[in-house]
Amino acid sequence: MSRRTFLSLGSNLGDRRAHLRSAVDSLPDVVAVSPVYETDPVGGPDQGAFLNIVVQLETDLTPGALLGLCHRIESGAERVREERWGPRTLDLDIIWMDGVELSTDRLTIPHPRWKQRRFVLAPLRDLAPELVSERDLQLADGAVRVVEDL
Ligand code: A4P
Ligand code: MG
Repeated sequence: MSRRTFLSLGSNLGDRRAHLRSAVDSLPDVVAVSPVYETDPVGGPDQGAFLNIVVQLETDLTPGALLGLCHRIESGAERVREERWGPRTLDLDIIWMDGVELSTDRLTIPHPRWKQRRFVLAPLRDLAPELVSERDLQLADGAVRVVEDL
């Protein structure tokens, strides 16, 4: 049975747009891609602005298989990064899968911090407004601005 699934993708090193593009091209079962947002970093060390998007899949993959795939796509981008850049070319997180709630050492769905982050909520709201209220968006951290589509 396929499930509606949302992934959050972020990049703040190297050719940020190319990293997002190549990740989207590597994902199976993509049905929608949000606009691209440029976003102030939330947490972590002093670092450059991110580009963030949310991607919607309709997929038969299990949560564990999808996490494995996300890690493989991140590793691909990291190989490019290790030659030239610092540590964060690409981050893929599973934000939401319809009907799935789980928490293990490896994987928590919905993502444990999704409601705190405007860089997740703003593009998610573009694709699934029923999952994100205006109030959720206002309460979340970090400035975001739409740049353009991927
Ligand atoms: N993991 C557990 N649940 C999940 C899930 N739902 N999706 C585990 C993906 N992974 C999940 O993640 C560490 C481990 O979390 C994974 O091995 C997996 O088993 P990671 O991606 O390797 O490391 P990370 O991303 O540095 O850590 P963390 O804690 O996930 O950080 P976040 O929460 O992803 O935050 N600011 C802006 N503006 N834009 C950003 O994209 N990203 C972060 C990273 C911080 N600030 C940001 C952004
Ligand atoms: Mg992560």
